[in-house]
Amino acid sequence: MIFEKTWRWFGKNDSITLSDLRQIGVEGIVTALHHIPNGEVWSGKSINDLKCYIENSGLRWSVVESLPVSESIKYAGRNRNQLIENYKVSLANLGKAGVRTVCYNFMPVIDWIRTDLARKQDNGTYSLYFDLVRFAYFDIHILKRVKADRDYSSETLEKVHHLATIISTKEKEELIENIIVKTQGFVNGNIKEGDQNPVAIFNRLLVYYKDIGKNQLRENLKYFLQQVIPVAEEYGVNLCIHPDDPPFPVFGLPRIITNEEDIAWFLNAVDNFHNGLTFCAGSLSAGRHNDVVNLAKKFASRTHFVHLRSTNVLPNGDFVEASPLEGRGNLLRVIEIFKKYQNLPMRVDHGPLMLTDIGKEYNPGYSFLGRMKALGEISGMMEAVLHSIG
Ligand code: DNO
Ligand code: MN
Repeated sequence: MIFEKTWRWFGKNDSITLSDLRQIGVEGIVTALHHIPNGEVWSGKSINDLKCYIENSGLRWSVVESLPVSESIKYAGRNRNQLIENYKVSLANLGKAGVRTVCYNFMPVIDWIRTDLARKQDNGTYSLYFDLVRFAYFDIHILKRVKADRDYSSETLEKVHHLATIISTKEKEELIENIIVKTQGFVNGNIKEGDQNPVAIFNRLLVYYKDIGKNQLRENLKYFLQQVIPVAEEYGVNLCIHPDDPPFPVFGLPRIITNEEDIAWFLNAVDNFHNGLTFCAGSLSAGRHNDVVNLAKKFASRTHFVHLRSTNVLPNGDFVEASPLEGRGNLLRVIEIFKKYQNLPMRVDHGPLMLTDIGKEYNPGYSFLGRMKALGEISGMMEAVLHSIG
């Protein structure tokens, strides 16, 4: 097969079970030890326990997503060396257990960002959506970030101004939940559901980065890579960074895995096969500056894990998650390019909320039926590419 069909599963408490996943043709599992606090060592025992549990269902643990990088490694805090040591031990333990693909990201403070977790589409399904005006409103009027208005066009600012006159308290609360709470708990873990005053927590975290620009963040990433890649190599682990989502600076924070130049810099910073990429077509395609097919051509040989998802970017700067068959992800062409790298793990990323899933509780983007439909569509595309002549 062109790709191994994998699925992000959130562990034993996930309402979607491993036996459900076998029924729909999933081959490998993408998961993490979600119960271990960020920065602590993943012991051999806890890794093996979960691995056995997965294997008892006839599946394999193909990818770790994510082994999170602590905030202090990103801003070069005082305890970063200790945290990097812990990271190395976790990597070695994963390698010894035979879990050899490890995804992470290097986004300061906040991982992926959407303003709307269920924006109704014309066909009645609900998609994840990034609304530039709602985002700017949050930045300027809720976070009250100093000089935030400089980061937006006058056209956007005018609409923000109008929104400020009509938005309700309930909508404001929802915006906070959507942007900095609900999508974050299962990734970097800086803010979790139930935390009191997430806006204050968020603002405190921003302070750590007040003097960190793009070059300094690059230096901090390089420092991390120089120490962890030799361990990855020794234990046969392929590390693969996830691109920034969305692929542009937010909240005055630098983002450094956003385009061709960034990725080339990153791969070259430690030029070793074990220092690789998670090719997330969804994140990359949300930047109008990116041509996903070109990026796949350039970087497929250093890719260890693939997220197949598409987006549509609208003229006003918003973007919406799209079906795998359409949009800027150009997934059919991406699959063609990956044809010669047989069997990389691939997962559908997010899916729409649809049919009987509507109203059920899922991590945002991780509903069952929408992802199942996407997996079916992608499986069909893979078969077609595999058997096409010429
Ligand atoms: C969102 C994901 C991200 C990604 C992490 C990887 O659904 O694409 O949370 O998994 O950034 O570290
Ligand atoms: Mn992704």
